[in-house]
Amino acid sequence: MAVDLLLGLQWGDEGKGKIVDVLTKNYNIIARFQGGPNAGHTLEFDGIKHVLRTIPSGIFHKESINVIGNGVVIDPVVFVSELEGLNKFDIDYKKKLIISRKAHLILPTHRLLDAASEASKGKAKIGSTLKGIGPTYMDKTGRNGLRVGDLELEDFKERYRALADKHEEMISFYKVDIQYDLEELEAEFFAAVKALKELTFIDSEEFLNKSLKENKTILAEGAQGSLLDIDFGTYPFVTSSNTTAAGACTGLGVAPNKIGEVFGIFKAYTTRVGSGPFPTELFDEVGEKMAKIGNEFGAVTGRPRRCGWLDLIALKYAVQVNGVTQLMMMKSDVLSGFETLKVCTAYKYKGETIDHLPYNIEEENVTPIYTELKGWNADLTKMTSADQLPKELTDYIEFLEKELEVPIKIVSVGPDRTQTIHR
Ligand code: 2SA
Ligand code: MG
Repeated sequence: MAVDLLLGLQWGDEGKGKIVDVLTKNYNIIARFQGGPNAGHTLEFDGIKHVLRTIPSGIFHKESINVIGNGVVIDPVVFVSELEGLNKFDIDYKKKLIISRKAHLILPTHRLLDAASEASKGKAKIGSTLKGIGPTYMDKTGRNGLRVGDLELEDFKERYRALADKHEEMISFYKVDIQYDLEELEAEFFAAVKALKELTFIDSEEFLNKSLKENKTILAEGAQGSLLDIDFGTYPFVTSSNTTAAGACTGLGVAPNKIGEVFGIFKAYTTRVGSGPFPTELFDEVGEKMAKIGNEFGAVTGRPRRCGWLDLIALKYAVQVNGVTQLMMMKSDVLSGFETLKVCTAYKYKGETIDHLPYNIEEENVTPIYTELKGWNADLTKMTSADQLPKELTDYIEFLEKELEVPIKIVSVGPDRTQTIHR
């Protein structure tokens, strides 16, 4: 058996939560491999809307086991409040949810460091979610981090103290005014740690590889998007983990030859939250219309998302880096009612026309060159099969498939599980 991957191909918020939810019935195990509470995976079903942060989106399906892999960073405080949010659903999460001992812990001081770092950067800030993601991964690669498995050690408190003290010194280096009450934050942290310890900690790489041998099916659920990848994204305006396919291998401990299908999720247009380049960004009423109809606000921070046309240059790059085998186009319904749709098919870069992402895509360097397609004006939200779609939308889809050289297998026409068209 293989591990299938589900990845966002843009700057996050492509609608991964919905698709994992749609796909989970086909899988025994759903695993998160990177990121942490910076993610906000929105699921809608039976008239309920729910946002998951660190917990895999398979949690709502009766049969699936949900794994938080070694590549994830966990904030016990956020995690426990997420568990509390699940109480109303009657989910036996002690049985359905297991955590890698090798996943790193986000401490309260990591969050403070994130805030201090951002404040010190002024206008050049990354626009992070302030969840402590960057500082936690820094401690991981700097070989200073604390892991979930450390919670089982006698001297966890001392290890915690040593690291938190170091962080406090680091915070003062930033010379910014950050107000906090560490004692209060620590009381909250240790209360959450106690609750977290009720769950099962495992060596998830062993569990996953054994499950593969037992012919169990596994879906790895990505968070954020390919253009936020620490290596391949729009650095430094990225997150601190590998959001691309390779991250699933290191974040779960499964070998590259164990990867099966790679599902690439993209929005029919483009959005971004936080700072950083976005060549097809719109600053006019067209962008405003997308934001309004698409309800484009961050699921975690509530920040308005920047909106723009689909960027095929960036999308092709993501398809290539991830080895995408099937595409899924989300939020097609949001594009209804535009007379003309634009798709960026080349960039003007230093006076030349290019068809790839250059090293530096700062706005002033790159001007998108668009291909125009005819829009449609139909309510897609009640449609259930591909033959009901307006001709112009089918043309849009086929144009993208030709450019991207990968089939678009799912077209989403609304947030609910049922608003999903298979092709
Ligand atoms: P961080 O917090 O260090 O990972 O931030 C670094 C950059 O990564 C971006 N980022 C995201 N972009 C889109 N969606 C994300 N998750 C939430 C959501 C975001 C929210 O799903 O809606 O609620 O605002 C996410 N997480 C990180 C971030 O904007 C920075 O540009
Ligand atoms: Mg999101």
